[in-house]
Amino acid sequence: EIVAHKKIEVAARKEERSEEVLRQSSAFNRQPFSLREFLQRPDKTGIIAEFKRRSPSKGLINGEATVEAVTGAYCRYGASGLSVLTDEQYFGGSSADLIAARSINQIPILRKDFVIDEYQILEAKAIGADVILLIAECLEAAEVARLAKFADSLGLEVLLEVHSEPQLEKITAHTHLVGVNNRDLITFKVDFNRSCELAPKIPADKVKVAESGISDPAAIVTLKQAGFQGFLIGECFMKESDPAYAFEQ
Ligand code: IGP
Repeated sequence: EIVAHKKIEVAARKEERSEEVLRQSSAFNRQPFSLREFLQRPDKTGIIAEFKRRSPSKGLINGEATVEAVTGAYCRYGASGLSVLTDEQYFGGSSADLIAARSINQIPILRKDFVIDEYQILEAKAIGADVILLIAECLEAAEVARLAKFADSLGLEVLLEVHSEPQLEKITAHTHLVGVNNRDLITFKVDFNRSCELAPKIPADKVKVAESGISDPAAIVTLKQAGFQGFLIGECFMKESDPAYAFEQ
C-alpha cells in the first residue's frame, strides 16, 4: 500500500521537476559525508538521531519542535548522524525539513523515506542527504540491487533495513550499512531481540545499525556487545518537549 502510494507521489514529482534540474542543484555536487566513517569515530556516540513529527504507530509525537533547533542540538550533543523523515503522508516530514537540517549541520544525514525509484535517490542528493534507506520488506532483491548500485554511483551510502533472516539475502556489494528494524512494519510491534538475533548473520564488512524502540543506555550497551555500531533513535527523543535535552540524558 505504501509502495503504491509512493509510485503515484513520485510520478507527480517527476512531472514537476526533471532529473536534469535535480542534477543542477547546488547540493548535488557537494562531497557527501560518510555515515560508515562517522559511526566509527571515537568522539561520537554512534547515535543516528531522528527528526520525526508523527508516525503511523504513534500518531502525533511532537508538533512543536523545529528541525533547526532539534537537529542542531543533536549534532552538538555528539550524534554520529541525523535521520530526517521526508515522507509527508505517514510521517509529516518534507524535503524542506532535510534541506533545513543540511544547512546547519556538518554530519551525515539519512533521507528517511520509502525509496522505490531512482528519481528519489537523485532528489536525496539534490537536497543534501548523504545516505538513503532501502527497506528490504518493500523491495524485491533485484530492485534493492539496482537502487543500491545507483546510489553508490552517486557517492551516497546505502542503509538496507531488514527485519527477518531471509531478507539478509538482499544485501549486495553496494549496501554499506545494514539496519535491523526492531519494529515490525505491519503489526508495529517492537521486538528488541530482533537485532541481537540477526546481528551475527550480517556479513562482517557491513556496519550494523539497530533501529527502533531504543530508549535506554543499557540497551545500547547490549547492542554494542552484539556488534552494532549505529543506533537509530527517534521517538525516545522526539516525545519530549525538548528532544535534544532527552538526548543529553
Ligand atoms: C526510529 P524509534 O522507535 O526510535 O522512533 O525508531 C526509526 O528506527 C523508525 O522511525 C524507522 C522508520 C523506518 C520510519 C525505522 N524504519 C522506516 C519510517 C520508515
